[in-house]
Amino acid sequence: MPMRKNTISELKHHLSTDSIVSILGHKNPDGDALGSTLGLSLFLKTLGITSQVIMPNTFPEFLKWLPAVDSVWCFDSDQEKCEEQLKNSDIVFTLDFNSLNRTGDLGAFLATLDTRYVMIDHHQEPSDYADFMLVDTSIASTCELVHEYIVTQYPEAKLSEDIATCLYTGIMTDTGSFRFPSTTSKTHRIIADLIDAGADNSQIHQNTFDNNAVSRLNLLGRALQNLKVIEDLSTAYIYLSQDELNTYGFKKGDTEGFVNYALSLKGIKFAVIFIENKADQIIKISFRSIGDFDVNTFARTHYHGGGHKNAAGGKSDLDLSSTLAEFENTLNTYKERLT
Ligand SMILES: [Mn+2]
Repeated sequence: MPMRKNTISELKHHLSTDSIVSILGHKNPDGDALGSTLGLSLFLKTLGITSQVIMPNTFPEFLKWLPAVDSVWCFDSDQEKCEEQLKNSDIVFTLDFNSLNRTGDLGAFLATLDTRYVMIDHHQEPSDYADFMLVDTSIASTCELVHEYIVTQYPEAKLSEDIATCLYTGIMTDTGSFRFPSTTSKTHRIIADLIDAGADNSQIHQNTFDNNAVSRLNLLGRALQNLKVIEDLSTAYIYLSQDELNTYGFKKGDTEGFVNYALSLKGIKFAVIFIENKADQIIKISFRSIGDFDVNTFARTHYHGGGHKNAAGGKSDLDLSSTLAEFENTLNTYKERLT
């Protein structure tokens, strides 16, 4: 792979209406991954540039209302079609991730491609595969960076209602509805711009958050009964076994945000949720923190993961009870940083 590094402004010279363009998000795509990829794809369309959005696997129910979401291809269900498209691509945008292995099984294939990669992302410690980079780890969401890319590179551009809706959604979900510390006055200025362009803030919140099935709320009830608080380490965690997920008819995305209930406890600085996945034989883990405790480092050091300082993910190959026991042991070595 060529290792030239170019600024994002040079990308223009490599993008034309003849270009074959793919836009990739990360595995288990969230609101920011879908919002940024769809928003960028819809924007490129206004320039006459056709692009194909590809996700490594399927996305959660609560995002299925997004504009143009039906145009997304998923690698896990359409492997050949996706590989063919990627192989032929002149440009592959990689949005909301910074390491090819964040695409799961697709990663090894991507590493063999002879294409130009563009990285637009806000995660820590980007790896070195991209030819063009727009990376800022201080920014709350990739959607804000896509907005920056559009308005700086194409100052004449008009954002459509659909583009604005996609970008609004990603900013909203990655900022915890504009309440995480990464939310800045600039975030709100961009949001104002998106509302002016037609994003219906109230409707977007409703579409995303007010579509619960009873089974999901019952699953939340179960999760909250499995809440364990370790007061002297300012830590709280939740776990859900595969049996419990099955009992409540778990669907992808159902546990989104559950960890925040643990974090909402008075005096808690570090919150974790452990979710058993028997099919993949792993325990999927999400880490959240308030303040200085760096969960990106914690996830990288102990759980093959990473992310941001206050929000990260990882996994364990042990069974659920061993994972919890090991976590509590590990946690004890962080006493000084958590009290
Ligand atoms: Mn993001």
